[in-house]
Amino acid sequence: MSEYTIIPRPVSIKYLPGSFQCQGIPQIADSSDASVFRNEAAVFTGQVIKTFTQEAFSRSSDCNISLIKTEGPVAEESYCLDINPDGIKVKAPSGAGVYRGLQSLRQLFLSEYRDGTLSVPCGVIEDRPRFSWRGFMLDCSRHFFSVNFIKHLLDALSLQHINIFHWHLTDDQGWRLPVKQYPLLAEIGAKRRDHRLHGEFYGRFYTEEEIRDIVSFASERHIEVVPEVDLPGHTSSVLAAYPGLGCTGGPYRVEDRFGVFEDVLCAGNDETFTLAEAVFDTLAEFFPSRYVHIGGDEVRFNRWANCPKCKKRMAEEGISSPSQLQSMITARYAQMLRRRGKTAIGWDEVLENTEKFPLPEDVVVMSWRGSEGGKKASALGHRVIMSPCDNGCYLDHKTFDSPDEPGRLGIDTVAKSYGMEPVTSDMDETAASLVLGGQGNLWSEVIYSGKIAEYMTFPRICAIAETLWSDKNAKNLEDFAKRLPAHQRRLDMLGVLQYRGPLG
Ligand code: TNX
Repeated sequence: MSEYTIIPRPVSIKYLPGSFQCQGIPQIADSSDASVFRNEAAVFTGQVIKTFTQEAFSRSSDCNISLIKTEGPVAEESYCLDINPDGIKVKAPSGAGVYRGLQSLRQLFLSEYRDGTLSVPCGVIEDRPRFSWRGFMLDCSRHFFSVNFIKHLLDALSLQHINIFHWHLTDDQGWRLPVKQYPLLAEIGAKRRDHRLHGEFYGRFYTEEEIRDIVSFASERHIEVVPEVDLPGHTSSVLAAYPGLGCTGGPYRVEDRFGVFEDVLCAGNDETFTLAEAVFDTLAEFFPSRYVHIGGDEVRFNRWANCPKCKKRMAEEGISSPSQLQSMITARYAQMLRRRGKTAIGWDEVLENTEKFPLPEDVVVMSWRGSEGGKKASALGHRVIMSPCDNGCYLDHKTFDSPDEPGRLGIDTVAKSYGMEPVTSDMDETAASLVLGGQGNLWSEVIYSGKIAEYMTFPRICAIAETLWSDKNAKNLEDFAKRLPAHQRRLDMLGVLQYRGPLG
């Protein structure tokens, strides 16, 4: 009998004799009151049809999947998958749980279909996530990715129970968010003259309609879209559109080089905050997420040190070092978001220079320069998300040490990504309880197309997803490696280009 090779590994699997057989696509019946799982049933049917239509797989009426709502004190995303010869039951307390269960089932379907027959070994799977934040970040500034591509990626990510899409929408190289009150952000800030394209313009912004489309596509798959606007650094695109927001007045341009730039938003100019209000209004209008990521990484302070407006602000606020202006900005942004019912997330730099303006308690810290920021933040009582660049979470690094591999800045093998552990051994219980989870980040400086993005993402995100979902004591690289080939064949069927070299 073949075993289930699900990734991430479910918490418990009990095999039973026999198999569920179906000639064609099973009918899915929402057995909950008032059909609360209508959406999950429709999405799953669409996913199955999309994959199997080329294979002349027809709909069958004599085999059934039923979706059943359970009551009781269990994790929202938990599910039970009960596969027996008469049918399949997916039991869960919520749509999210049903969706996760259906994705495990989708994996079995993708593997167990042969010659027009679906034949899944019987068994019972009980499953629930270890962490609530299982994220993937895509940088859509350095390179622009189409709505179609993002949907394709999100659908594939949800197969491994990824539930957060951190959408990096702005950076020096392009501002991708239309803001009504500041039309030049999109008109000027979204395009750069790119020397790699012989000086041609590169880039565009997402329209309001496209943003809504992504958010709703993700939400049907129980993925929360967390938008990031990177402020006050990484803002060449903003300055090119509104030069008055810089300390020197320019000239500025949307950058086509990569790196960290001296010019940042002027901390002494009130308009910097007016702009943030407008940006946050826009985000609140389009993104139902509880969170807004405000960036805060790699801010240079030289311009502030030499700017009359910033010096005046420093005097007013009673601070002696320009670096303290960053924590002033963070605290203000966090407050603006709180007024809109949102919680701010910042890169781990927001922990620094907080002597005068402490980091507001509700701000969530995303640890990227290793795990140190996450440790420090959780010790201070902040919630944290782990995406350490030195521990397999930076998907822009090469997957294998070869000049022929895409990627840059380092090498992070699949094995290394698998080894990432969000709760470090020196965290006490309180600190550990503040770790929401972790994520893989795909920075796109050298990710020229969606296909390269897929290749960089898979299968490392599968390794990260297993750490974030499965029980810690079940974590086992050898066992993961055994399941991976079958899983990669499933992703092939979804049309995902993947790295296939050595894992370690
Ligand atoms: C650092 S991670 C950055 C990004 C770069 C990345 C390249 C972070 C918060 N900032 O701007 O793209 O390194 O790996």
